[in-house]
Amino acid sequence: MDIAKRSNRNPLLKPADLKPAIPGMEITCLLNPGVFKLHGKTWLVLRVAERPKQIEGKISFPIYNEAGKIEVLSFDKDDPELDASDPRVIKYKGQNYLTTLSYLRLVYSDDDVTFHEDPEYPPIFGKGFLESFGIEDCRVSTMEDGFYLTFTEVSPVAVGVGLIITKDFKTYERKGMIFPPHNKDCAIFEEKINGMYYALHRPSSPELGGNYIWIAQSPDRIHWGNHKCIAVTREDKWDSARVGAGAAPIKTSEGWLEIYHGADHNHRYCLGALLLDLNDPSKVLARSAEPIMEPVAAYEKTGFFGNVVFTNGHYVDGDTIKLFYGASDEVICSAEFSITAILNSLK
Ligand code: MAN
Repeated sequence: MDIAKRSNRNPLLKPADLKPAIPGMEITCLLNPGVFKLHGKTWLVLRVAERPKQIEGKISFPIYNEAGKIEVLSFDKDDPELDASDPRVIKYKGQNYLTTLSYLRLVYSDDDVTFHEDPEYPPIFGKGFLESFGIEDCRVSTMEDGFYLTFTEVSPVAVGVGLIITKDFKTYERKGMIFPPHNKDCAIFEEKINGMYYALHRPSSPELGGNYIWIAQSPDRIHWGNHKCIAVTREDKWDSARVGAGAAPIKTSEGWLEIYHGADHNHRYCLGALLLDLNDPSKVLARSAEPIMEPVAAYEKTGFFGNVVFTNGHYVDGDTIKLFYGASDEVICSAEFSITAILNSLK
């Protein structure tokens, strides 16, 4: 059952609301924001996807080349070596590319409806070979000693999880790849449990296994071990093809509450919940049988990649989860959930 209370101002942000950051490009999509609070305001770390204005008969997209400069690659749409059946990824001569280049961009709001940019907080662009196809879907874990940003690093050799630490979103400490390929959807718990840090992550195992949610432990948030699989896909259900964590789990009296995404074989993305043991979060106490949110609004059903609600950011205010999400891989929206209502739905 869909128990999300969508903002009646949705979509809050669409591509035309911002100016492209890369010269000569246009913004194709705004996606999946990380969320944090700073100076009493709500901040979103948007994933912005850009590409050149498309010319009839061609597919063109930017990458960072070896010199770290933007370079545009272009293929003929009718080239028999080209597979462009997915609007997000193309295959050419055995090599996969993304059709857009993503980077992270900060916006803030006083009312959670109208968002502004501040030139003192410039975008975070991909850097180095492992981010040469961009960086995506940033989770922000707000911790005692700073903000821990985990995001997808995409390159010709891998999709993996990168880490950046910051105290002020003005200077950044880049820590490199903390979960090697293929891995994404990493959310670090915002406090230690019995002296250890924990993170959810989503490796993909192509033969045995699948796209499942795992948990790992770390003494320092850089080195991760003791990996365990905690949630697999469920055939015949809404999360039959892939599952992945959203933002950092929320501590409740009944356990760690994690809002995750699940997709079926038609790439329809919904949200559900997992309840993890407070003392040992590798123990799953409950899991949504049905989604708590589904793509039902018009802006969730059609867009760059339709039938998608995807989240990796929220903040908590009492019993309310103020959730921000990407709809149809194109626009930014918000919805509220009652924590009690989600916990009740798990019983
Ligand atoms: C998938 C989707 C895309 C993303 C790529 C690379 O195809 O999640 O949005 O760009 O993976 O991470």
